[in-house]
Amino acid sequence: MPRFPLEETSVKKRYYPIPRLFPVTLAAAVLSLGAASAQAGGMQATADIRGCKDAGITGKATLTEQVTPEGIKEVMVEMTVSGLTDGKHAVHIHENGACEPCSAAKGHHDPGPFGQSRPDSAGKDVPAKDINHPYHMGDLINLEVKDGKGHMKHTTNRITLSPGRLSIFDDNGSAFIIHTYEDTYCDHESDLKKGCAGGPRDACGIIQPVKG
Ligand SMILES: [Cu+2]
Repeated sequence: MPRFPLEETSVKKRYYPIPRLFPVTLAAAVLSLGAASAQAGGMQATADIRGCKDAGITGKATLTEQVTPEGIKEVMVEMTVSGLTDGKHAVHIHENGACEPCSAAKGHHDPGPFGQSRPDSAGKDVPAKDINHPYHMGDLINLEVKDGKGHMKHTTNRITLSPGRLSIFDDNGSAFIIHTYEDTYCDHESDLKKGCAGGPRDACGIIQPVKG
């Protein structure tokens, strides 16, 4: 069973096989459909991406939750953005569903156990003690932009769309932030410095659940 049967199709066009032919096939198809439903998790979400200051930056993101055979929830994030400068841009899910101004999205989605959410020290030369990158649950991968067009596709099991401790749909929601520079992922102590998680904010998009 492919993990992402909807991967190559529009999120609006769900494809379910229609049982036909022999009863055995029908029974198998119904069983298979049941399994697919159990795996799908069913939740989807979208975000409209807009530039923080530059109205020429626009884009769209889709999020699809799936459940692995072992019961692990995974979320596939696919994002297309135009108008950013060429090169790599850090993309994270930030803790507030607010984009006006982009700082309203606050720090990285990080339900803990560390309870720390600052992606960097927000302009200070000395990193804050609560720096917790790259362990934030909202950390994703860089969006690579060529000729003004950027595309990113990434699957993470650090977040869920459905309710739970890792859900991005907590009381105040969540938003994507696309940063000016690349995320070096701050993997080593020596990398934990100002701007290692992408620096200033270029674009933002409030994540909205898709109903039904
Ligand atoms: Cu960020």
